[in-house]
Amino acid sequence: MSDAFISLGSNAADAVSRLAAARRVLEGYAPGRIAALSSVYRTEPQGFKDQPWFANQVLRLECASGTAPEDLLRCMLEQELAMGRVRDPANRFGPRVIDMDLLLFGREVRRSEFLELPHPRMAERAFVLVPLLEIAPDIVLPDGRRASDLLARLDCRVEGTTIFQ
Ligand code: PH2
Ligand code: MG
Ligand code: MG
Repeated sequence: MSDAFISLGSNAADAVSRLAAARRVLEGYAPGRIAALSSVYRTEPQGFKDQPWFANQVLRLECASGTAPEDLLRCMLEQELAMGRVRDPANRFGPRVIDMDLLLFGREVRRSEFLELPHPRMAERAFVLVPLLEIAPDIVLPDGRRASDLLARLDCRVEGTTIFQ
């Protein structure tokens, strides 16, 4: 059994129901079972600021032993496309109907073109770390860094389920 942590994000109209649709797909991912779900947070855009606020959520998917993280990521990317995601390299950090990112897969480390584990930008993102810590308060990255220490270093403010960053 391996625990995968997945971040969901959308800043399209109906963002909250788009997260729900993404969750339903993960519920149908046969080798996995959703074992924990954070609150849905309203989050200020990080990076490119001139875009609508996001809804973000993190979940833990328990995956049967033998599940390859690449297989899970492929399923997530297919679903992004099915939900109307258009990948525009000139707009990598701009508005999106749905974004599903694989943050962690057990203690796996990957550095391939297709998959990087842990997710290379998770340590800088309050919109990832706050919901992650809600469902896994003691989580430690494969390199030994505690997610709570990473969050403490970020310039952000959390008010209930609203994140300013
Ligand atoms: N995703 C990004 C860039 N910036 N900001 C917030 N608040 N939430 C996101 O999901 C997000 C972002 C690129 O993936
Ligand atoms: Mg993504
Ligand atoms: Mg992303």
